Amino acid sequence: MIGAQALIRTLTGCGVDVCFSNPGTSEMHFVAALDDVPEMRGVLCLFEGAATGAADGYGRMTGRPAAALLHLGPGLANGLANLHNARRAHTPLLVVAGDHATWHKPLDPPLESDIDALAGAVSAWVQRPARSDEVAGAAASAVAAAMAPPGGVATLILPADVSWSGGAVPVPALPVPAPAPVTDEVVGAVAAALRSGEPCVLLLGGEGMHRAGLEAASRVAQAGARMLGETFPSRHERGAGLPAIDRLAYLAEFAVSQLGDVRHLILAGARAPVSFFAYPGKPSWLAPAGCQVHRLAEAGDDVCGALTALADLVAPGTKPVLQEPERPALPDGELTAESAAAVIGALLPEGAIVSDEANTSGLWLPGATAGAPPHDWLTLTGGAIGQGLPCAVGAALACPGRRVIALQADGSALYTLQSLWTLAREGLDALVVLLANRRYRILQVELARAKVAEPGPAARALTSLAPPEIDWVGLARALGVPAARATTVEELDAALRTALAEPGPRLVEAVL
Ligand SMILES: Cc1ncc(C[n+]2csc(CCOP(=O)(O)OP(=O)(O)O)c2C)c(N)n1
Repeated sequence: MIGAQALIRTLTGCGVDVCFSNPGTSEMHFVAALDDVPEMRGVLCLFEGAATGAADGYGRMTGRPAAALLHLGPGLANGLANLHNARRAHTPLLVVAGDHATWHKPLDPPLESDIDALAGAVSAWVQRPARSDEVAGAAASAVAAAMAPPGGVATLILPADVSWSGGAVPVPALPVPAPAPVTDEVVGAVAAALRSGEPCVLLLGGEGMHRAGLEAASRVAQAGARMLGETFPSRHERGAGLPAIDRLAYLAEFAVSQLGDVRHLILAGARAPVSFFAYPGKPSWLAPAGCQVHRLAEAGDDVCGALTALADLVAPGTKPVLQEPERPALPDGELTAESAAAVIGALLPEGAIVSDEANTSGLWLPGATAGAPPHDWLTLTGGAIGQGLPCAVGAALACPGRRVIALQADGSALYTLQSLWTLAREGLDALVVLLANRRYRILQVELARAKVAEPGPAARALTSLAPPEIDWVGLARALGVPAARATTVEELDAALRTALAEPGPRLVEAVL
């Protein structure tokens, strides 16, 4: 058996059976070996950022890594932004980065670059097997490393001769450690803060935003804390029948006012909140001075276990408060981000998986969908745009039978729009609602916040997406996705209903 075959067999034995791929010459033996191991599904992505973002979406939904097959340093570099988002999401994800043959590399051929440095920027684990009989062991270690709590990117660098040489043998999966338990002392100290009578905020992140974490947190809240979610959770389970939670705002001034006069900030799977960017004369730290930060559970800890133990201590016998079913009424009037959100809230199907890269057009979405039937909400964890469409591909592949809804701002969509083609090629049930405001609106907001009262033509040109006006319906159709345009609330309502009644991918451009 050659290295590539043993690698793929080991991966499928470890539960890794999807490989989002954009290969090159150094990966040809891996590509050929896919036909020897039919358990592995190779999915062609037409840009590496589309492949890594898809692997991120897949890993968020399954808790298991997908592989992303990338071509040497430049291929890995093209995939880095979405690997950065995956790293921030703690997504289990396996990168297989092909490299030159071991004897060819020192000759400095044109595609030679420092793959290890690129991989190191986003990976929790990097290894480069030197011989074909090492590759299977490295693959099993990579999967275990990717899945080790809290989850991360593992990068296996695969030299071409290691891939094509014989003498390789698959190995079984390695055990994955459980999340670290949180001690009674830590839980007791947080309970004491809750009993102090001073204002407490319970900030949830990671697993804390899943149903079990939210239910336990809702009980804790009844002992005298306010619940907030991290700004960009990896996967937020929400909707009717789950505890409702507001997320910490993206803009620092709103986040500061949400935290208010908190004296005890209790972190459960979330990081201590800092503003996204620094502004002259403004603090980067969002909690008020004098606020004490309590770390109940870090990302790799048993977040839900810690919240449950805390709830049993401070709120025994209580039940979580659950969101009632509720849908917005269909609004009249013109199509705006606000009215579009109401239409989406009115129609969001049960079990939907929302890939949210709506950016400024998404302001009204959480409110409009809070009481929709239960659904999952995936967000832009690392702030590197171009993630929404790839993430939708991965989520749709991970969860057949569930409808993926990509709520997608136009500027960000243009980074990885090739993902539409993969939706079509794989026949995935994904509806893209393309929120077309034809600008980089957030940057226009930031210009105003930087006190640029009247941006000049040069600044305006760098934040506007028209002219020329982008034809989203034409783009989608060209990439194999049926599409329609909506310019009124009624048209959006009708187009979404039609799209949701059909299987397969659809795009509806909502002109805002
Ligand atoms: C990889 C990456 N490149 C650039 C940026 C900077 N950036 C942040 S938002 C944005 C524009 C977003 O425009 P759009 O997606 O249309 O959303 P809108 O602001 O209009 O709501 C840019 C360029 C970024 N965050 N990440």
